[in-house]
Amino acid sequence: MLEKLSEEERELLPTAEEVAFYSEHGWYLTRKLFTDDEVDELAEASERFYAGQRDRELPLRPPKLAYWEPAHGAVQRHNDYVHYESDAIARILRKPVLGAVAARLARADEMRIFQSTLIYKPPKPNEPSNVVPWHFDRHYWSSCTSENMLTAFIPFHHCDEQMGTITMVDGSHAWKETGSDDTTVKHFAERDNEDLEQKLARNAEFNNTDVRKIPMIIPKGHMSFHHCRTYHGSGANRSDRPRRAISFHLQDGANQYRRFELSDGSVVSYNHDVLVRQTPDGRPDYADPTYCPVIWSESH
Ligand SMILES: O=C(O)CCC(=O)C(=O)O
Ligand SMILES: [Fe+2]
Repeated sequence: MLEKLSEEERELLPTAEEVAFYSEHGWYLTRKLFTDDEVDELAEASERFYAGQRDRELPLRPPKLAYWEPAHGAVQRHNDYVHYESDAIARILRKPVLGAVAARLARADEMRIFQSTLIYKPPKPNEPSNVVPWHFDRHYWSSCTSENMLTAFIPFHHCDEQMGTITMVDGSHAWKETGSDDTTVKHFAERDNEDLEQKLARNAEFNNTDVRKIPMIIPKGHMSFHHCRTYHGSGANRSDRPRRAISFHLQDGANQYRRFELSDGSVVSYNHDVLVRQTPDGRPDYADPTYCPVIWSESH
């Protein structure tokens, strides 16, 4: 499918050295993948979304759905499945060059959407909900088989430390876990910040290394990628403007549902499990094109 990219777009793909950098560090800052017009359209479409406009709505609300509504007030906003509910946003997220960049980083032939979350941090320096504690995304994806999933963090403007940009813990995707801890499957909003800072430091020590925090300074139209085991988080929005972004979670073609039990015997589920069609052997189908469309394939 590389012929779907223009000459100029092929120049935007990560080089072999950059793919090696991603493998070593667990994060990567892209070139300018979206035009200013595309980024502005994301911001405008998100405002229409917040005002209530939908192209379609989820048929039901899964148990752990993040879904900000105006009644929730001036807290950090998270809205899952925005690629399903807004066609204007989906159209831009599905730009082939983005999928091609992800496929190179993940060394995969096919990429599908796993989730997209629309995010808004209000410009309130002391708003506690604006802080995203340290976590890695695979913790929420125990029902997935893949170890290659990754996330694009896509701000709708230049994004830096003053705005509370996403910050990576360099190389942490390669860390061994100190032990299985069931609290990690809880969403970060339900977890204790202090506890996580300490856990991160202990984890680094266990891996004979230290915590190197790298804030992603992301120019307009660029985005960062992080591996599903890379620890990341973000701080307050100290600017005078909202920090707007989409967290675009991607799965490689090989990813499937697996049954995963916690130590108490309970089975981990993901919100998809009550939405997507089933595979012939009765598992949730993480390749359901309605919720998890293909955005890049080398074969067609
Ligand atoms: O909003 C942020 O700063 C972090 C988002 C995040 O956790 C992610 O993109 O996986
Ligand atoms: Fe995350």
